[in-house]
Amino acid sequence: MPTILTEKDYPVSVLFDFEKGDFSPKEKTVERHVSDLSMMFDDQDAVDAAIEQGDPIIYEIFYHGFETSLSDMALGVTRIQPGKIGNEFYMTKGHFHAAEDQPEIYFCVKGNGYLLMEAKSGEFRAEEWKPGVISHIPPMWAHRVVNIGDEPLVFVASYHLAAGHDYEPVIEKGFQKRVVEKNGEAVFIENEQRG
Ligand code: PAN
Ligand code: ZN
Repeated sequence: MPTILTEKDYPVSVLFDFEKGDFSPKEKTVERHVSDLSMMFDDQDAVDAAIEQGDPIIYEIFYHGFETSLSDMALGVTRIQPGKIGNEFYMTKGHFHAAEDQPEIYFCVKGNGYLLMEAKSGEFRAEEWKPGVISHIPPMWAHRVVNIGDEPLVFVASYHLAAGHDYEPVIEKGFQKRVVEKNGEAVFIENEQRG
């Protein structure tokens, strides 16, 4: 165990912009476009049409790793645009943590939607989200966020980089439920991929 502070062992603060839903300075930004989530939406014709019409951004993730010589507590801010593919609301890909013992904290700061969570044993939970809701995602639960509003949905995440991301189960089977618009309302429907 190091007892002497190295350059990366000093405190760091960043400034969050509540208007934009972004912070600075950040280490990295990742954009996810419709084409990055093409298999996740139900309506494949609507996916193709959206890609042809310019492949818009569905969400961005702003990162800071905060790595020190002993720790890796990461900050990730996700900003999901409002919108739908067919009648299905914009959402994150969703993933399990590759390390099975790794939890996460999500803090909704802007917008409205749902945090969907699902365990491999079949349990499903949906937390209704509005600004101020803070959710704990325990280890072993896949997690996805859906924006059902007319504004960007922004949430702050804190997790260990060592958690890693496992997208495969979600790519293969999706989540149990999809969130779609029906008669102007956001409703849950069964995911037919599950058969
Ligand atoms: C978040 C997510 C972020 C984007 O930082 O990585 O919201 O979602 P996807 O990774 O599913 O595309 C997190 O849960 N990190 O562990
Ligand atoms: Zn995660």
